[in-house]
Amino acid sequence: MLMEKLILTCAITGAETTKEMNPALPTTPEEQAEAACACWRAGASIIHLHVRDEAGKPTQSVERFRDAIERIRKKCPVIVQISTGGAVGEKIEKRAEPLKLKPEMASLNVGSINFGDEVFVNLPKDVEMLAEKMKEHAIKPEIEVYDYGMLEYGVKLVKKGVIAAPAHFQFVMGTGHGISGEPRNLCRMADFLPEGSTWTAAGIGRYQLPIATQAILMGGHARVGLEDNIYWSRGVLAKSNAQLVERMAQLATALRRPVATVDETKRILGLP
Ligand code: KMH
Ligand code: ZN
Repeated sequence: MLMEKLILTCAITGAETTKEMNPALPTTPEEQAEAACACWRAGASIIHLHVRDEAGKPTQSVERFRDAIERIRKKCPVIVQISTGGAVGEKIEKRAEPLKLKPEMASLNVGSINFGDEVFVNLPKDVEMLAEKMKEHAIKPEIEVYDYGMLEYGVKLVKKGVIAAPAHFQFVMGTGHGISGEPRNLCRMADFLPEGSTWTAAGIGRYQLPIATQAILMGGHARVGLEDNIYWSRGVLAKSNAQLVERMAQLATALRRPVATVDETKRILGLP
């Protein structure tokens, strides 16, 4: 099977991880630019970006996103994918606001799911609203799915034209309330995608390394980073996001699946 080069995404910050959990978590725009570009140097071509306020709390502030994105852009050419998921409980209008900044990509969560003791709410009307705004601003959505039913719904949206084809999917596996990181689950989800779709897989916690490795072998793309996993190995904290990226880039090379540059990633995903 002829495979495209491997797109490595790094989810550098997220909304749930704290510096108390791992001091290497970048939370200020300066730290985020530094971390994003270290990841780029290590082989990542996409940065999945959440931002934090001055107190380190998750925010969907347009100004905070603008600051982080401008700082990243000054340092390196990595593709920025902003989060429209934000933190659990954030209002949908606030979640949509950073789309005004017209980043190359944005996450699009296509269903609701339990998250810890709360519910991460993504109503169909809100999913469609976000998809519409992404279309308006020529932003490529990354369709975030956390279980098989959500995948079916995401595919339905592509078939209905709410999301343009060929679409890009992200399988988030091992959250504890959605699909787990069992190898067969990734095979099943990848099999269900319409012809021409692209996909990335993100394993949460201990699933990060095996799921990313499986994605390399299957011809998908891989996401790592402190948003999803704070550890390097069992009980040992990761030193940085770039350390996690570097391991995947090395593994990919060893498995004869070279890492895609930013330009190659743009071609593979049809980004301008
Ligand atoms: N923080 C999670 C509730 C996304 O970025 O779109 C949602 C999340 C997904 O991280
Ligand atoms: Zn996220």
